[in-house]
Amino acid sequence: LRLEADLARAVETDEFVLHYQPVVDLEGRPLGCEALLRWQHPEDGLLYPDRFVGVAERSGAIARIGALVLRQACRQVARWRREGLTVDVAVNLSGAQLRPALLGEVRAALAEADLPATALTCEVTETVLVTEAHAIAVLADLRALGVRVAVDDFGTGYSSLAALRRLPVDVLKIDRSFVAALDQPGDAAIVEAVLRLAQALDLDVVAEGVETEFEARVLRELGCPTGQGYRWARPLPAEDFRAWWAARV
Ligand code: G
Ligand code: G
Ligand code: MN
Ligand code: NA
Repeated sequence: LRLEADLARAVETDEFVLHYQPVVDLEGRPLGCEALLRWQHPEDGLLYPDRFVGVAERSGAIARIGALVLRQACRQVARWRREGLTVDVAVNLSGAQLRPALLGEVRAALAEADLPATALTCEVTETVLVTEAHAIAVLADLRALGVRVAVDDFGTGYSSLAALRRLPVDVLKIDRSFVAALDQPGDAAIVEAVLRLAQALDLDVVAEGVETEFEARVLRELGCPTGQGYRWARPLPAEDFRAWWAARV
């Protein structure tokens, strides 16, 4: 209950901070980032999404938090691009955000930051795609703006292959549970199947949660082009992300 009241205040005073995790090619060259939400709570310190995103979804606060996230991510990435970093950004969306008003918020965030739509990817989970009736139309409209759409945690939900072909998506993010189990033949086969599927449907792929050089090597051998994970970098505060990037280009 306190958390819910605190969240209402946090939206008013914008206590939200984004960390940025690098997305790289499998040689480790930087390509972009994923923005991950944190809450700088005045008493409790830095809180992670597992502590408050569920509460925000139930209270409805997630809609306004989501708008703040979009603005902050677009502003930051536009600044980096002006400084010469050729970076793009993926933002996570909750199912509740996939309503028609999202279009206006995305447009406003891009316009205010002077960021091209092609620099922004919206991530939604597979489950949201299957269960939220209005989601598909909203995502199609986002893509019409030039924004890319990624399916997060791919492989853990229930989207059929037939459904995937009809969905307005550009990127599959292979769930980190499959990457973590790449030393198991069954899981390597799943990753391989997702890579083939992506190729057949002309989708981009990102392997998530790559922690070890072994995992990176297997992914490289399987032909996975792109990854993200502790092997290269954790989610970083903006200043640290910039330093990480500068050290690698
Ligand atoms: O670093 P990590 O603990 O950041 O993120 C945990 C979970 O929180 C992930 O599943 C991620 O998708 C979700 N998450 C991170 N940032 C956001 C955000 O800005 N909005 C929403 N709705 N979920 C987020
Ligand atoms: O659900 P989503 O993919 O948006 O969540 C991203 C989450 O994965 C964040 O909580 C982020 O901190 C976490 N993460 C990123 N890289 C790694 C990794 O290499 N290993 C693990 N275990 N988690 C990771
Ligand atoms: Mn994500
Ligand atoms: Na994920």
